[in-house]
Amino acid sequence: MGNRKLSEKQRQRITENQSQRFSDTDNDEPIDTPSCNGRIISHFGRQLDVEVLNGDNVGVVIRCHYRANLPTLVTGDLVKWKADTKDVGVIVSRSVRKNTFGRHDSNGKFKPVAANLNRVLIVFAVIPTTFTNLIDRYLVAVENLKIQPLLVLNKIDLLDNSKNKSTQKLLTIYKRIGYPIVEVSAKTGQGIYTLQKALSGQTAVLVGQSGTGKSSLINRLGLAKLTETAGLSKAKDKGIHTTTTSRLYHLETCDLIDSPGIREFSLSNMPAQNVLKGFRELNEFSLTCKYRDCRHGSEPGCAIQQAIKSGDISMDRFESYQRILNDLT
Ligand SMILES: Nc1nc2c(ncn2[C@@H]2O[C@H](COP(=O)(O)OP(=O)(O)O)[C@@H](O)[C@H]2O)c(=O)[nH]1
Ligand SMILES: [Mg+2]
Ligand SMILES: [Zn+2]
Repeated sequence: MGNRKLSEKQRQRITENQSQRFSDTDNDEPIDTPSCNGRIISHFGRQLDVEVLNGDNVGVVIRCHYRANLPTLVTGDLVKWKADTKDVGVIVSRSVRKNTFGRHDSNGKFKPVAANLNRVLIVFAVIPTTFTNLIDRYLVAVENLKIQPLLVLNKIDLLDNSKNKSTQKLLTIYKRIGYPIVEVSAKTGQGIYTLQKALSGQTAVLVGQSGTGKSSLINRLGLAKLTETAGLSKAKDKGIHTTTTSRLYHLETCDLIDSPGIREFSLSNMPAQNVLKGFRELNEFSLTCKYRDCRHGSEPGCAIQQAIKSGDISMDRFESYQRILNDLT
C-alpha cells in the first residue's frame, strides 16, 4: 500500500479538492439565489447585519443571529431569513456562492472575507512602503478564483522625488504584465473619477495592508463619511486597525466591501501548480519549457529562465514566485 502510485486521475482529483479547499471549506446549502430575501452586510461575533431584499422593508438592515447548522456566513452572502423576535431575525439558509475571497489564519484555516464578487481591489500606497510579494500573494489568490483584479495605488499626493522612482518601477512591472492600475488620492480626489468609472456596476472587495487608505477610498467614492478611518493620532498608535470586520457599502454605481487590514496573506497549502497559474506571465512562458516537468531552475530549455535573461519576465516577480513556493505549508 505504502508506495502505491496515484493514477493521473486521482492526482487531478486531489489537486481539485485542494484548490476548492483554498476557496471554500463548506458544503453549500442547496438553495438558489431567487429564494433569498437578504444579503449579509456585515458579520461580527455571533450576529450579522442583513439587508432586506424584498417586501415592505427593502433596503432596511436588520440584526440577525443564525442557526447552528449553517455553513459559514460572510459579507456578500445571499441568505434566507425570517423574523424571530420583534427586532431581530434569524438566518435559516445560505445560497450557493459564486465565489469566496478569503485568507488563511496562522493555523492554515480558511477565513472567508467576502462572497459573490466580481472584482478584487488590491490597494497599496505611496506610504506605507509596498511589499511586492504581498501584492503577488493577493494576485495569486485572485487569479485562482478567476476574478478580475484591479490594482489601486493610493496617496499619490505624497509622491516626491525620492518616492517617485521606486513607485514608477513597481507600477511598470504590473503594467507590463497587463494588469489594470488606477492611481488615486483619497485625500485630494485625484484619479477618483477614473476609479469610479472602472467600478461601475461591480461588487468589489478592497484588500491590502492596513493604512493604505481602503476605508478612506470608500469614503471618498461615496462622498460621505461612511466608514471610520484611522485618524492621525490613532494611525500613529501601532497595531490599531479601525476596520475590524468586512462591511458592504452601497455607493451610487457600485457595491464596495471594506475589509480589515492584515499583515500577512498566506496561501497556506495551495498546490504549487496553482501558484504558477497565479503568476500570469510565468505560467504563459512555462508552457514552452523543453521539459514538461521543468522546475524552472537550471534545466536546459527553460523558457522562464530565458525570458528572465531577455527581460520579458522581471526578476522581482520570479523571486516573489520562488518565495511563495518556499513558504507553502
Ligand atoms: N496623504 C494621504 N493620506 C491618506 C490618503 N488616503 C488615506 N490617508 C490616510 O491614511 C491613514 C489610513 O487610512 P485608512 O483609510 O484608515 O486605511 P485602511 O487601513 O486601508 O482602511 C489615515 O490617516 C488616512 O487619513 C491619501 O490619499 N493621501
Ligand atoms: Mg480600514
Ligand atoms: Zn522551465
